[in-house]
Amino acid sequence: MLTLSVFLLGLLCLTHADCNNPTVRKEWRTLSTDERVNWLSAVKCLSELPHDTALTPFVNPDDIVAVNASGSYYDDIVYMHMDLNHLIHFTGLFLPFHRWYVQMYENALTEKCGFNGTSPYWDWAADAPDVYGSTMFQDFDPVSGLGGWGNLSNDAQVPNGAFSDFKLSYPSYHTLRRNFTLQPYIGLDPTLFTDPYMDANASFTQSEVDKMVNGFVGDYKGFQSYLEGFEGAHGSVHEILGGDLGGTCPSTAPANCTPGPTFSANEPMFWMHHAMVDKVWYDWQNSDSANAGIFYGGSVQMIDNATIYAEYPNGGPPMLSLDSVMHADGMFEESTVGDVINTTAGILCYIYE
Ligand SMILES: [Cu+2]
Repeated sequence: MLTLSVFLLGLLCLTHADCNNPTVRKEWRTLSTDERVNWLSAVKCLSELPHDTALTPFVNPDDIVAVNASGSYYDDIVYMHMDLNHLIHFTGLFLPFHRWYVQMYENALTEKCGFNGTSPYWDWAADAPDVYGSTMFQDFDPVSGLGGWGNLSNDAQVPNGAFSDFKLSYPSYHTLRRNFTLQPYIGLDPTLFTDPYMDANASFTQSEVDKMVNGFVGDYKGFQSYLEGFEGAHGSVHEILGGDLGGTCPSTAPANCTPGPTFSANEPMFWMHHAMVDKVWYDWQNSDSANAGIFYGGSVQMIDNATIYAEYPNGGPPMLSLDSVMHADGMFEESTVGDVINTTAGILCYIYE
């Protein structure tokens, strides 16, 4: 009997690895030069690896281009986000999917490209007062720097730093672009973007982050929709960097190119932005026991008009649960929401500094 219990306990430990020594995710600017080079060179390495034929689009929405077999492995990871767009934004999967996606990306950097660190994050709240002048975009070193803003007379291509020649395949072959855009909401549907002339940085200040982390106690839907909402912090960071992170179409794109969140993972800042979004969720989860482990959301986007959006900001029925499976498009092993609801349990083992 004793031997059987010991055996079963051993089996349990094998299948559910304990997270005794979580890795620590740090802000980009606290990394050493070697750590920055390690991350940057691994990201570039993924963009030099060939297309993975395992990529199997599940949704195939009609507003994206077909898979380009001459693209890179990095492009494949971007393609997943294009394919799954409508399942993972403005639905309950927004936070768990992007948490999982950043981890799968880190795993790919590690397993395929010799990365030996953890996913860095960009504390955009610290830069909200002056994003254009942020030190993030003032390091033009070709090996250790993120590079600066794009050249506006050359399709906003980033001319310097480690990504000055970062080639991307979606929606069409182009080089990484950044186009600082302080007021990205002008001219959009005013019933959804109710303050079209706002400065995007107003929604991701430290006081906004504090409001999110300390508010919405026990209210997953309220927390997610404030963070992900049309003029909220998540979208505003995407839009203020413009170019690829803003999901604008490059000059090489076909005339029917649809701008939007689909190919925003083209910009390597995507991963540091989403690690920060994840940190805000993590900080909220840890700010009150009523937030830890809770989840609520629907599986269907409800963003056609302001009335329906007000009722279902994070998705309509059928509702999701901790057992809901997130699609991986053949690229990675599939996980459930419950697998990633806690960063030090399930398939995850990290904390934020
Ligand atoms: Cu996304």
